[in-house]
Amino acid sequence: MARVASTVAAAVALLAALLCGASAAPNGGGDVGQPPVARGLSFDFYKRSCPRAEAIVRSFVQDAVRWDTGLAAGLLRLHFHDCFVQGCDASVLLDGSATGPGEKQAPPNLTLRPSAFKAINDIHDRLTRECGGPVVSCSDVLALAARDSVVVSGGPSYRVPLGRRDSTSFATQQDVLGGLPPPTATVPALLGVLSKINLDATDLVALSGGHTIGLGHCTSFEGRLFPRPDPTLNATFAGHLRQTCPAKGTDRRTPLDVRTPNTFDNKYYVNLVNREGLFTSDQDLFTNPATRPVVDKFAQNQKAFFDQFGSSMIKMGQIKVLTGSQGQIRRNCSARNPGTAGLPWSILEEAESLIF
Ligand code: HEM
Ligand SMILES: *[C@@H]1O[C@H](CO)[C@@H](O)[C@H](O)[C@H]1NC(C)=O
Ligand SMILES: *[C@@H]1O[C@H](CO)[C@@H](O)[C@H](O)[C@H]1NC(C)=O
Ligand SMILES: CC(=O)N[C@H]1CO[C@H](CO)[C@@H](O)[C@@H]1O
Repeated sequence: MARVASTVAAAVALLAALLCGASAAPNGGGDVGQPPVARGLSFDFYKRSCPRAEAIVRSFVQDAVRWDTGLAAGLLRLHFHDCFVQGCDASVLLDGSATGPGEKQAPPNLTLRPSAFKAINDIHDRLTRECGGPVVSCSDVLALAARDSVVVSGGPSYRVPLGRRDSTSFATQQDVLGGLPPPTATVPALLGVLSKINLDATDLVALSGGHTIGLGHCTSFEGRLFPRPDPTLNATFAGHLRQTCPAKGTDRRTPLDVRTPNTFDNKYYVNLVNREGLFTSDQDLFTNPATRPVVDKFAQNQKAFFDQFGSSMIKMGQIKVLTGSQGQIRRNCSARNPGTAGLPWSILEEAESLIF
């Protein structure tokens, strides 16, 4: 019986291999298929309306990161926060209003970099001038600036599908807390959050690789130092962290990637293998047997990580996008266009958030 089953399984595997022949990986899993492009998005969306859009974003990010290395991390994280809360609709950029606080006022936002918000507004203003009006959405600027931040930091390039539109509705603090897992989360909790937006365990491991650049506050990992060190933390490393964060509540920051803090590479995974991940949400990717093999693979094979990161970013960048006539192209990324508060779309979204 077992033999029959294994023969059937082998036949199915063979058939699958034949069907997927064109995309079979020749280099030990380095080849990752491109995810599908959502309806309404396309790679050449601004070909007519703003042909230099991508080049303008690229050159801005290159120049700005030359002056401020940490801006690359700030921009990458901003796109992640945007997409995980209410979809990639630039809701993260909205300043709170008198009628109620938006995404920015929720706790996880408090550590987003002001310089990244400013850079997005500056890029968007430049595009508006160069293209003769507000034709490029703030959500597309976020997606492009994140990609270019990865590239200027040494990471992989990937093509960004464009044509997102910007929300006319705020995300609530509740949306933010439900959408963004805390750094204390372990793999099951992380997978629970990601599965709601159609991301899987491989996406989780690859996207967490964004922590190969940037900084974290002591308060985001102090639970791993006090009252006693987390046993999954390398003792030598824990000792170094306690020098930066000598007591609970210390207001200091430390690199997320202890080996190469400003370079986008696979050292984040090498850290995890050495028990030098900063957050529980990082280290548990290695502790948990479900995700450990992917961590091992990325630690050994940077190309496998880069290919998967590009693919997972394209997926993340298309979470619940607004397209066509939905939403709007904001004139000012920090505010909805005048007269658009409470349009049908925001009512629709409110109804949707009640269902989930
Ligand atoms: C999987 C769940 C994730 C958790 C729990 C998480 C948590 C965090 C936390 C707590 C910080 C530091 C905040 C602070 O203390 O200042 C941080 C920083 C950062 N995160 Fe994540 N993150 C996650 C996923 C991601 C993803 C998917 C990306 C991008 C692909 C990303 C990119 C970044 C970057 C670049 C920084 C550094 C920001 C800076 O230096 O300004 N994170 N993350
Ligand atoms: C902890 O880090 C030190 C110094 O980098 C290293 O020598 C040691 O092997 C590590 N221990 C473990 C258990 O990974
Ligand atoms: C953009 O909107 C924000 C928030 O309403 C406002 O503070 C800022 O002055 C606006 N910028 C411009 C250039 O109008
Ligand atoms: C309430 C609050 O502090 N909100 C902040 C959200 O993030 C941006 C950028 O860091 C700040 O400008 C806001 O003040």
